[in-house]
Amino acid sequence: MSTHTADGRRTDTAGGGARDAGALRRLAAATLHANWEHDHTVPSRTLYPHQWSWDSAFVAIGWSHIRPDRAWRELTSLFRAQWAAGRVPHIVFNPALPVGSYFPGPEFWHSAAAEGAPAAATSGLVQPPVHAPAAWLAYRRSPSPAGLAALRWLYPRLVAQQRYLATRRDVGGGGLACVVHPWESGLDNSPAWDAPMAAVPADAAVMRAYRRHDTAHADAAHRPTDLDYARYVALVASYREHRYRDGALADRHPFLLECPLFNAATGAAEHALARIAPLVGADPGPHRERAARITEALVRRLYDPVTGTFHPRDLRTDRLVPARTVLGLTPLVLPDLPARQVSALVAEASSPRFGLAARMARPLPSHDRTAPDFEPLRYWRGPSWMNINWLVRRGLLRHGRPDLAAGLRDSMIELVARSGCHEYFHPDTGAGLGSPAFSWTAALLLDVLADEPPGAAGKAPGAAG
Ligand code: 9WN
Repeated sequence: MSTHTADGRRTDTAGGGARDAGALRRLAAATLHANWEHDHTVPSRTLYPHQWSWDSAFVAIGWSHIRPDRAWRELTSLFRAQWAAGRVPHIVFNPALPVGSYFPGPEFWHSAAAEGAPAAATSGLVQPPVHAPAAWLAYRRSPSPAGLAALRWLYPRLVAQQRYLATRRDVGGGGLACVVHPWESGLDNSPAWDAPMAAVPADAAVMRAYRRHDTAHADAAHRPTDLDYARYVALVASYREHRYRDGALADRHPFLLECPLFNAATGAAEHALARIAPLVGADPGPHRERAARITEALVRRLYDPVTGTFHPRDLRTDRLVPARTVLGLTPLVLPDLPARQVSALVAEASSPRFGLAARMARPLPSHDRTAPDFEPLRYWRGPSWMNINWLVRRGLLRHGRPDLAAGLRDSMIELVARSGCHEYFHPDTGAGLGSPAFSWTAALLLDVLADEPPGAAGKAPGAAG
């Protein structure tokens, strides 16, 4: 429940705590400060105590509002762990932490044995490449000579990241990168991966040999099952056995999916690099050309005109996965997405499946609310997440829907005002789930608070205009 003070600030009284925009900013800043660890921000002190790739990108956007120096340190520390061929690992392990701080830990990944791996212990997987847009946004928010120097350092590394994905991961040959593990999608437990994962041979009993770290810190009923984890482990083991080499993946790897979010991020990265290039003396032209090719490939390979949304393509069957998850809405972030797909995605997002509206009680869920496998409590199978809503909101702004973007913004702010900076939220009640004090929730809250809709200056944060 929220009310407005005479000067237009919103005071939120739900959950027993009165919060205005200033208090929310302080909460978000305190969360980021508490999670800062010498040169990076941990997603969560308990559940995820190392550095995660796409988390660092979202977090850098948050830091750019309060400590721009940390935005640059966050991104540079991650890219210092980039592999020789351009792979940006999804986890960079903090060597100071005791064994068992996270499963699977560095001893499981054994990156040191792989060709081109950095000195730091890392995983061998990647995550959606949202770093170039994050670097661009951080610089635009807070331009400075130090920021420009960081962009100069980052630019060739961001280009190498894109090159790795475009060359080594285009297993389908159609101009899109594939993910080799659900962890690479960032939406690990999404119903989108159920059918392809069911084909990965595994036995839940193998998990007796390991100690899961996540279920010691989060409700086991909200997390993936042991059988899911057995499959996660089997996929890593298969990739690790080949020292994370990408040659001949089609002949040997049991999970190869072209994901709409991952590829939308790849396209958005080329657009961001086209903005960064002139600042660092590079040519933006090739980035624009690559961006156009990615958008074309995404529409050609992942859009289904019958459902009116995007779906992952399973390269093992060469079929689209039928599940309608929030992944399908994320190509909205592409500024050159054709009008036909933009209106289809707005219709899909505004349908009872996702509930987007100019006034909406809760942000978008991670899965179709009307689907029989919608689970409001289980991670990525229903709950609402700030990063996905943030991406969709940016897409709506890009495509001239400030009304819907304002609805989403209000509901995102309301959610954190009600429940705090949780990892994810119950899609109906808004109750906080997963880890409390979660970094990207705090970072993206700072960003949406600062990004007031036009004409809303002096109005309540979250008050739809
Ligand atoms: C595996 C850190 C990460 C996020 C992912 C989220 C979750 C890890 C896990 O946490 O994944 O990478 O242990 O479940 O799904 O998006 O980057 O916050």
